Amino acid sequence: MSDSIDKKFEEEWKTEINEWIESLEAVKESYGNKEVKELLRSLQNFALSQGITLTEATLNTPYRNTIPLSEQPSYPGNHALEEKIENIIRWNAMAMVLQAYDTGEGLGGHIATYASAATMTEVALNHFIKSRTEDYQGDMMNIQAHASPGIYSRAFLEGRLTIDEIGNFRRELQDTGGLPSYPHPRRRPELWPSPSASMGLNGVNSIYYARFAKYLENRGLLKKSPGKIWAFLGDGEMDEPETIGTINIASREKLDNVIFVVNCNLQRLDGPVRGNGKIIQELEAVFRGSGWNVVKVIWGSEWDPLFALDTNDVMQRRMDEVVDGEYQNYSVSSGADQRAHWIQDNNELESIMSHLSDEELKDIKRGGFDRKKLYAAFEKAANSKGKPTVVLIKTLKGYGLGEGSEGRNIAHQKKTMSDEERIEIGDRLGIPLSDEDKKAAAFYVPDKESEEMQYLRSQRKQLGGYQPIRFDSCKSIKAPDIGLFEDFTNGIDRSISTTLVLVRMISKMLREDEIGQYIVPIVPDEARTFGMDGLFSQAGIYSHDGQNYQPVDAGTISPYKEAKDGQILQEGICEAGAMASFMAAGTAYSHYELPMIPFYIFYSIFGFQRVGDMIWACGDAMTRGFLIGGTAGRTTLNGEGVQHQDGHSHVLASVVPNLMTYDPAFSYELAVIVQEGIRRMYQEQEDVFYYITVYNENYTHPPIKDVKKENILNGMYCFKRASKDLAKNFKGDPIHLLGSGSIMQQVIQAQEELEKEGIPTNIWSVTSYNLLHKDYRESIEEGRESYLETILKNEKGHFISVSDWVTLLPDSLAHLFPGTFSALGTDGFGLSETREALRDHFGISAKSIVSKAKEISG
Ligand SMILES: Cc1ncc(C[n+]2csc(CCOP(=O)(O)OP(=O)(O)O)c2C)c(N)n1
Ligand SMILES: [Mg+2]
Repeated sequence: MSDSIDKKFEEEWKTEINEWIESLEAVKESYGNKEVKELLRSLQNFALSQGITLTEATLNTPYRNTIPLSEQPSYPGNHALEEKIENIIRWNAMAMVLQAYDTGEGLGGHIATYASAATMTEVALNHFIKSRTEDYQGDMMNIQAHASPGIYSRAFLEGRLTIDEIGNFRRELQDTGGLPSYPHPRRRPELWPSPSASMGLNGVNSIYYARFAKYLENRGLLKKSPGKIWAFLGDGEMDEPETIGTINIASREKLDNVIFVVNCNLQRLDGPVRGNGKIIQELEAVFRGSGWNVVKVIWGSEWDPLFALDTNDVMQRRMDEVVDGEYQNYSVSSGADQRAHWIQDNNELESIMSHLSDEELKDIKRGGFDRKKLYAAFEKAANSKGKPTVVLIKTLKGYGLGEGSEGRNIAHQKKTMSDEERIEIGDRLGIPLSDEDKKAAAFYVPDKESEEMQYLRSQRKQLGGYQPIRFDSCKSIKAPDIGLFEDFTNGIDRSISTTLVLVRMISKMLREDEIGQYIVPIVPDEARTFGMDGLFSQAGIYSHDGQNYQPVDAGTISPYKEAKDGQILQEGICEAGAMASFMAAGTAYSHYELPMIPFYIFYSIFGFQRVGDMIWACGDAMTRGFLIGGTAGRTTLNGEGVQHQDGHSHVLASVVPNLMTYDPAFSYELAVIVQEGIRRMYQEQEDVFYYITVYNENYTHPPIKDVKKENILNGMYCFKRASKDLAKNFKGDPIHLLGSGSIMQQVIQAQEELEKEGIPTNIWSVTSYNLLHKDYRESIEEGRESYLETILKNEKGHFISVSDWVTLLPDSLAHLFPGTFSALGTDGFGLSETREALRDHFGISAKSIVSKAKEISG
């Protein structure tokens, strides 16, 4: 537009703007910031009433630091020593990857990510991120996974890792110890609080850790001040929907205890994050629109004098219009070329930039390498009240690694360097090693008592200890006696589903003295589907605001009761969030020293295949608790069709090594499994978690009688023997029907039919094909008989497995059965029909079982 208006108008217009700014300044002087905001809001409202919308303008601020020089606090650290420490950490981090590369084994590793993140990490660790003390629960530091060499390198200086360990980066099986590639709590339980190598999970998990801390606080369970969650994220990573899709939760829940630090090096793995745009501005708008505090750190201090000269905003305008692809280009061009492209024949800008030589221009820093700017931003973030904060930091990928790497599209994958590059970088970082050592990427080990090492230790001491760190000091609790569940072990004459049995068990546990407070029911908008609405009034739905309205069903027996100390986590339709809550609750034993027992109840099909990666991460994080797959079974969930009917989640669950998976048929089986789960996870503190499927079909439940608990837990036991008379007189081999879950009802009916027809038929209840298989694999390694072989030793005949699951599950064990083996299951997609029609269709109805048995036994 400015092209089309003449010079005179331009002058007048500038004067007009300046007059408005002066007036605003006067309001600020006479009244204050609040009044300036009010005035602007009134002006905006007026503009809106005239049909002039200002949305873009209000979400984005100019492309410069949020904190002006005038509000920048003085730096409390020692620049010289911090730089020295940072340089040593940078060198050793790079050396770890180079040494791994030099083995010639193609082990990989990343140098460029940490090179861009080193300064922000050091400022955060020297001044902000606190560890656990007597009255402080401790912050949680969740890093960008690919920056792990930097964290290891620091932990080495801190004396937390040995030189052999950092020398064996990515070689965990070495005799002298080695380190995993990324933050894996399972592999380094004393160091990593949470796994973050799968992009996107760090964001959502950090938000829900923070929310869970508030939940514990509001329920009065936390004794200490809870601490903050610091999540370091990549700018490319911000494209993950799990991250962006859950940031609104953080502002809605007023999570001032979560801080996102986004390393905006403008690149991801292949190339620029937003070549044609500006990732920082895009994220600013997204986060501000979601109600976060946004703090941008874009320019280093060397720019401050230039800003002071930029009274007409010419430089600012240029900063605003240049896109990231061009900024990336500047990082690989000479000072002269940068200048020419930057000023673009604009005399005023040329004059401002003339204060820097080409050399200075080339070296001028981005905000992410300026401690003072970073300190100011983190201070603001750490003191936020009532809102989450995101700090968007402009950096340079591969910073300090020389021309071959800095800002290059190949930077992410760079794993080695020439001898010259190694020497050059070592010299630049002031590493006092010989050239030979630099070429070999030897580690530099400073004297323990050197000034910098003393400084490093004393800064951490002031902050309570080292970080990142993971704890494991939770008290053990006694599991409830199985007697608590006698209503379920004694049999139930009324026709009810296993889902309802489970809900009643939860309700009972909630009322228990010690254990009750630790139960955390989690539901993603499915409580009514599972008949859990009765728990609303008993336990309350957690809401940090309490309930500021009268629920529409206030007078009923199960009103929608929200409460500040509510115990149920109602997640809305957000499986990713619900899983993150499960992880937060299931790892509370580590972060909050509280043995929280999550029961996350979901549509079983929206578990493993929807959020399988998060369940895998739960395994890594050594999460405890119960995943409950409701509405299970391809045919038991009738009518719902392809995307709802789950006949395969047990197969997906089978691959998680420490997951105990069960598919109980009766209330007593469920009771035994849940009781044992609590005993193993919370009394014995074992590193396992549970997946249990429950169904919505109603039937009666027999009493446990003489069934041995351990057989239920091992995965299979004989539920009913064939009638002796029949067996004695029958010429051929008997039939053995293997049933599980709801389909056990079809098996029971089929057995009656078959016996009526004179065929002796045994029934076995299989509570877990997966655990039987696991035991079989272990038995081979241990050179013993498997449990399945033991219980089948004296059997013979025709074994027919029938389940609401795909046949892959029983087929994995087919070779262990002493006789013929066939499996009836629900392979294929679900479809909309009645239960009866579905069971006929898939061939798992009582009728289908009878005809299969007759066909086999001839
Ligand atoms: C879910 C997932 N997808 C892909 C990857 C592979 N990956 C690892 S790092 C990376 C690029 C990261 O870019 P960015 O987030 O910008 O971090 P930077 O290294 O630039 O700091 C990719 C694609 C992964 N680890 N996880
Ligand atoms: Mg990046």
